[in-house]
Amino acid sequence: MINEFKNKIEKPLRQTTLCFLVKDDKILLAMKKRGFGKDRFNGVGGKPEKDESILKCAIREVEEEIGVKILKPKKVAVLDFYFPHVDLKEDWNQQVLVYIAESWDGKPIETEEMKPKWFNKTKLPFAKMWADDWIWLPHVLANKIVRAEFAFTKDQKIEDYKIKVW
Ligand code: 8OG
Repeated sequence: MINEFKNKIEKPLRQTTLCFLVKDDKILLAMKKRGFGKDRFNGVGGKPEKDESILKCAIREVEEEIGVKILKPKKVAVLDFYFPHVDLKEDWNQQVLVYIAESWDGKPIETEEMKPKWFNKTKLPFAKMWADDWIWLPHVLANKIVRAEFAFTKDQKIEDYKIKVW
């Protein structure tokens, strides 16, 4: 199912970033207040600006959305998201590069975009997160590296997925 749909996409997937701040047994999620993923808890990230590297994008997005400067973010997952029920022209299909930051300058603050909140790593609010997160995020929090692909149904449930964990 994923492979069949993938073959219809002619250009490389556009990339987006997603970063999680982690401290000891806690992870920072943020309630998205507007845009794509509104009313869900998630890490922090977004699309690169013109000619911006993906790493710079990750750093800038965290600063803009929760007001902290992450230091030495570590790339921990590459996730391809496919929406076979959405017209290709809408450009929903994307690759998300996931980072973890264990050190940063500043204190997370609420902005117009996001409201941050600390959670225990073992008590994540999966019911209020993207439908795929329970599949890959626990591996990342167990210090594994993840490569995964997900296809979503019309109502954004998981239709199909593949995951590799190292
Ligand atoms: O710039 P924009 O607000 O559209 O960025 C969307 C953010 O949401 C970006 O950080 C990537 C992230 N994101 C998806 N899909 C999924 C998903 O299925 N799970 C998680 N955890 N994050 C996702 O776009």
